[in-house]
Amino acid sequence: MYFKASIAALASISALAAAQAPSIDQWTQSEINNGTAWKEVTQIARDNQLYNLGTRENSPCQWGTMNVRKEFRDMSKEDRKSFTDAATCLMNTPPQRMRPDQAADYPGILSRHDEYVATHINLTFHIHATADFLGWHRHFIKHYEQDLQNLCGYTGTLPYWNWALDASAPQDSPLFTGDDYSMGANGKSIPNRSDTYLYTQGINMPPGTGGGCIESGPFSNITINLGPLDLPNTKNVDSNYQYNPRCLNRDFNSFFTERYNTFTNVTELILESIYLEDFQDRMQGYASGDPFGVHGGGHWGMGGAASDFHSSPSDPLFFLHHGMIDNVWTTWQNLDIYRRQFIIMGTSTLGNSPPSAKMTLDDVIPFGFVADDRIFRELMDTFAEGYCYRYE
Ligand SMILES: *[C@@H]1O[C@H](CO)[C@@H](O)[C@H](O)[C@H]1NC(C)=O
Ligand SMILES: *[C@@H]1O[C@H](CO)[C@@H](O)[C@H](O)[C@H]1NC(C)=O
Ligand SMILES: *[C@@H]1O[C@H](CO)[C@@H](O)[C@H](O)[C@H]1NC(C)=O
Ligand SMILES: *[C@@H]1O[C@H](CO)[C@@H](O)[C@H](O)[C@H]1NC(C)=O
Ligand SMILES: *[C@@H]1O[C@H](CO)[C@@H](O)[C@H](O)[C@H]1NC(C)=O
Ligand SMILES: [Cu+2]
Repeated sequence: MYFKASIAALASISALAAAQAPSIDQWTQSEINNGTAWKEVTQIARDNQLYNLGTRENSPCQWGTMNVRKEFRDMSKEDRKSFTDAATCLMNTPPQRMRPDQAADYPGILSRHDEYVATHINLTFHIHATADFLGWHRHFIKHYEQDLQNLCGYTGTLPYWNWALDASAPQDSPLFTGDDYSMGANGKSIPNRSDTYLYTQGINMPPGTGGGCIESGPFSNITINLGPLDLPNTKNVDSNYQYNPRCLNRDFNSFFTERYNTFTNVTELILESIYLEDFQDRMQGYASGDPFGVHGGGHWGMGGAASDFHSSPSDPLFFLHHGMIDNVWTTWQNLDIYRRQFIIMGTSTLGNSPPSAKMTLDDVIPFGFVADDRIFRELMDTFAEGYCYRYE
C-alpha cells in the first residue's frame, strides 16, 4: 500500500504547511456581529502571511520594511493630512500618460487624477463582474498610492476605510467630520428629497444624509471633471470623456451600509465563501438575494460621485473603499493561501455579457492611462511582482 501511504504522508505534510481556512463555527453570532471575529480572522490571515513570507528565499519584500496600509482613523493627524494633501495635489498635477495629440479625444482629462477616472470609465464593462475585478482594482489603487508618493511627495501608504465600523451611520464617522484631518465632509444636506427606484438592482433607495457639495475640510474646493454617466436624479454626460466641471458631492446613506457593510456582512462573506465564485459574486452583489454586496453597498453608501458606476474614482474616498475591498480579498486569500492565491474564475466581460473567453493567468490586463499593461498572474501576490504591502 505504498501508494496510499505516500498520499497520506503528503496530506499530513500539506496539513502542516497549509493552514485550513477557519470555519465560521469557531465564532458565536455576537462575535461575528460586533467585530471580534473580523479582528481575529484578519489576525489569522496576517499570521499566515508572515509564515508564508518566511518560506520564500531571497524575497526583496520583507515583513519589517514593507508598506503597511492602515485604517484612516488609526493614522496620526499629520499622516491623515499628508494623505489628503497628496490626493488633492494629484488633481493639480498634469496628466502623465495622455499624449498631447490625444487630448482632443479626452476633453475631461485635465489632471493625473482625471487619468484614473477616465481609465475606469473606459474599462468599466471589463473590470466589474469579470475574472479580474479584484486583481484590476488591486493594481489600480496600488498605482494611485505610488503616484501620491512619486508625484506628490507623500511618504505614507494608502489608507483604507473599514466601513463596518461606521455601518449604522457613515455620516457620523470620524473620517468625515470635515476638519483638516478628516477625509472631507459629507455633502451639504439637501432636504425633502423623495425615494429613487434603482432599476438595475430593483430596489427603492431612500435619500441619503447629504447630497450636495463637500463644504468643509479636504476636497471642499476641488473640481471634478468627468462623469457622471449612470447616476439617477442627475444630468448625466452625453459622452464618456466629456468635460463636466463641478464640485465633489457625497450623500452618505446608512440604508446601504447597515444592510451590506456591517461586520456581520463582511465576516460572513469571508468565512462562508469557500470557493472563489461565491466570494467574488457575493462581494459584488451578483449572488442571489443580495443586489449590492460589500462592494456595491460601499459605493451606494458613499453616494454622490462615488456611486457613479463609471466615474466613481472621482472621489478620493473611492481608493479607501477599494483599499478595504483589497484587504478583504487579501484576507480571504491568506486564510488558505495554497488554494486561493492563484485562483481566478470568469471572463473579461461584465457578467459574461456579451459572452467572452474564460480569462487565464497569462492574459494581458490593460490599465489605460494609469499604467503599463500587466499579466494577470502578476496581480495575485501582494509580496511579489512589485507589490510589497499588507493591511493592519
Ligand atoms: C463581542 O461579543 C462577545 C461575545 O458576546 C463579547 O465577549 C465581546 O466582549 C464583544 N466585543 C465587543 C468589542 O463588543
Ligand atoms: C420640506 O417638507 C416639509 C413638509 O412637506 C415642509 O414643511 C418644508 O417646508 C420643506 N422644506 C424645504 C426646505 O423645502
Ligand atoms: C475653500 O475656499 C474658500 C473660499 O475661497 C476658503 O474660505 C476655504 O478656506 C477653502 N477651504 C479649503 C479647505 O481650502
Ligand atoms: C448584513 O448584516 C445585517 C446585520 O448587521 C443583516 O441584517 C443583513 O441581512 C445582512 N445583509 C446581507 C445581505 O446578508
Ligand atoms: C481606452 O481603451 C482603448 C482601447 O483599449 C485604449 O487605446 C485607450 O488608451 C484607453 N483610454 C484610457 C483613457 O484608458
Ligand atoms: Cu471599479
